[in-house]
Order: sequence, then C-alpha cells, then structure tokens
Amino acid sequence: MTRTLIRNGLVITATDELTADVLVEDEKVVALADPALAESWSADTAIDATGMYVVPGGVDAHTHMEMPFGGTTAADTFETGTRAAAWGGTTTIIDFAIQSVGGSLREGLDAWHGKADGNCAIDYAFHMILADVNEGSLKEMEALVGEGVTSFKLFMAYPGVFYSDDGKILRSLQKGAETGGLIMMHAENGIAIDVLVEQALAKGHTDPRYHGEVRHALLEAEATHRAIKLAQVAGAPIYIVHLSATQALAQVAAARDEGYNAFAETCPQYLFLSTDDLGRPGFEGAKYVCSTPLRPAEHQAALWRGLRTDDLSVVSTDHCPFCFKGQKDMGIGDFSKIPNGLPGVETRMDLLHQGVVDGHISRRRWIEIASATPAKMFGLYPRKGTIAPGSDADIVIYDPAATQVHSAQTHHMAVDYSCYEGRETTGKVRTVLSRGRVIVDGGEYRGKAGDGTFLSRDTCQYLR
Ligand code: DUC
Ligand code: ZN
Ligand code: ZN
Repeated sequence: MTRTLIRNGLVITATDELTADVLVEDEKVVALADPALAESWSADTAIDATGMYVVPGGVDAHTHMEMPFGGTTAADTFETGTRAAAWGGTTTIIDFAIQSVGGSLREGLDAWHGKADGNCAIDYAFHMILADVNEGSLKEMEALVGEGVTSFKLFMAYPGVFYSDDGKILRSLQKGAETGGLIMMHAENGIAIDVLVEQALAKGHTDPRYHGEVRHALLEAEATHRAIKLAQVAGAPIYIVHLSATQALAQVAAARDEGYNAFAETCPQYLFLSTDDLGRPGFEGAKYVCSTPLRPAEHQAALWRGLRTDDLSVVSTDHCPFCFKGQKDMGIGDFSKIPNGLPGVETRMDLLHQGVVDGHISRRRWIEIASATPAKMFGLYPRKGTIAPGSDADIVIYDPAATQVHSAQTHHMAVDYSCYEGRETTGKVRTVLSRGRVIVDGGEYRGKAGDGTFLSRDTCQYLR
C-alpha cells in the first residue's frame, strides 16, 4: 500500500473550505483532518500544500477527442487531449462516442472504446451521440445505460449530418424517461440556419463573422424552448449543452421555475470571448468558429448570473480543436466550411478560477460547476467531483496567486493557436494526482498514456 499525505492546504469542495491534511492510500482518499490532529499520520510521500488550494480534479463533461467532423478530424487524440486536460487540472473527461448513420450504437461505442483504450492520461467515460434514431438504436439505449453510457446527445442542428427531427427527438426522450438515460440537446434550429447560410453566401457574406450572424440567438432560444417542451411531453429530464445566448438561458430558467428537470451547461468561451473575436480582421475570426456561436459581449453577464443562480449548472468545454493552418482554412471564402469547434480542455479550470478572481463566482461555486455537479449530473459522484473518504484521489494542488500568460507556444493541446493568446490569468495548477498518483508536478508531466481507465457511469444523480 502507498500512503500519500497532502499537508496544510486549503481544501475546497462544492460545500466546504477547510485547512486540512488529506491522507491518500493507493487510489483513494481515506481521511481528512485538522493539521494539528493529523500530525501523527505517516506516509511514504508528503506533499506540502501550504498556501495552496487542494481541490477535486476537474470533470469536463463535454469533449470531442479525435472527432471526425466538417470534413476533417479534431486535432487532439485521446492521448494528447487527455494529457492536456491533466496539465490544466482536469482528471476526468466525458467524451462523445458517435453512431454513424446506418450504423448501430454498439458499433459507434466499440469504435470509441478502440480510440481511447490504452491511450488516456486520465479517467474517461462516454456519452453516445444518436445520429440515426430508429427502432434499433432506440432499443439499444437500454443496454448502453446498463453498461454505464447513461446519456445521449441529439442535434436539432446540422441537417444531413447529426440532425434529428422533432418526432425522433420525442421518441428518444420517451426512451430516456423509460431507461434513465439523460438526453443532452444541441439546441439550434438547423433547418432555419441552413436557409440563412445560403442567403448570406448568395450576398457574398463569406467571412467568419457571418457564422455568428446566421446562427441567430433566437434560433438557439427557439430550439431550447422546443426541446424543453418535447421533454415535458415525454415526461423526461433534459440537459441543454453549450448554451450561449441570454434568450436560451431564459427558456431554461423559466422551465426550472416551473419545476421541470431542465439543466444546462455553458462553456468558458461564452464567458470570456465574443462576436468581437469572430469579427477579427482577415480570416483570424475562424479561430473562434464554434456552435453554438460566440455572442455579443453583453451575453456574458447573463451567463455568469445564470451560473450564480444555478440556471446554468455546469461548465464544460466542448473541446473540439481544429488547427488554424490546414483545418480552419478549409473555410476561406465560405464561412460554412470552417470546421466548428474550439480548443479548451486545458484552460477551463484556470478560466473559471479567473471568474473567482473577478468576483463572478465563489471558490466553492468554482468547484461545484467544474467538478461536483458534472460528476453528479452524469453519475460519477462521489467517486469523482469531491475530496472525501472513499473518493478517488483525483486531486489538484492549485496555486491561487501564480499568474500565467496563455499561449499556443506553451499549451499542451495539439492545436496551433490559443483562443486566449496573450491573456493573463491568476491561478495555476501546481500538482495533479490521478487516482493517487502524481501525474503533473511543478511543470513536469509524470504520467503516461494508458494511466486513465474507462468509467462506467450511474444515471443522473439529480433525479433519484
Ligand atoms: N459544436 C462545435 O462547435 N463542435 C463540435 C460539435 C458541436 O456541436
Ligand atoms: Zn453540439
Ligand atoms: Zn460538442
């Protein structure tokens, strides 16, 4: 047995802040105690965390490693992307396995297991994208829930690719209600968006900034409203992914006020970036093309408020990186051909900590939206998302006073640009433990591909 002792840090969870020593045996946290009481504890390794925060590793519930999309493939593999996550203090990801049109859920899930198995730096789980809702795939949902893939993403956007019509969505929601599977919705009216894309291009509006204009905030709000109503008809909960518009947030808030199980996440890019970035000169704006799109800066205050009031429960990244050279440039002269997606798995914990520094959220809320709630939402708590006896020892020792300047030169994601190039933030990961083993320490990576294992998840823990 290996015993590790983390001494004298400020332990922050979603519910508590206390100066404590944390005792880890092998992969698990076994005890926390006041440092004076813990003086007699012995360990093979003692880590001094004086002046540091000791927080549960981040749980990023929305990533797309090596996702084939938009005629290319997301640049981070499971190996590079999970390593970058670890550098940024995230110790669990939930990635999206994809059903092909004409294929089964099983084939899609097996393919994603094949990509991830033996390659991940940190623990991982899967949601399943339903790209072809039919009798067969609906029937398969139950088996997947049984093996720990307990959430399913549907798209109201991307006609001809991932799109599901309202009938398919309703049937999936009914199946979700029956099996305990949580339906996650990409809520944008893709049929209307495609009309606006065609009209924009016909007018010669080809620059990246038109990506934001055609993906109108009202088309996110309309789809969010429709998704919630369909969920109510089916008697199912619903989780809205990557919410970016104030008007969509209002739909979620209204449903929650009426007592419905409507949940939503936003992403750091919607809190820190805006249409000003999409409108950068030349083709630079392509770096900021993702869907839902970035919104005018005034939406940011509403999103921070939603995070404080819990109308937004989770912050995930939607990490889906495409290189500026060789991938984003597929859309020079036609914004609709720019692969949609941004890098972010490494920067989420730091950006949200900056939200603490800037006074938007408290330290405990930081941990709640970045670790505890995603773990509960997707059936991983308290194994993940907290520091408590019995939890996996996924622990980040975080220096709240260190500053850093974000740059593609220094980040670990396999992408040739940073959305936050030159931006200074306060707070920095010092040490990361994944199931009791130090994998990042003081600027050195000490883990290896294959350290991370697949997590079979329970169903949503807010619903029972
Ligand atoms: N949005 C993105 O920006 N990328 C991947 C898929 C999605 O829905
Ligand atoms: Zn999406
Ligand atoms: Zn996504």
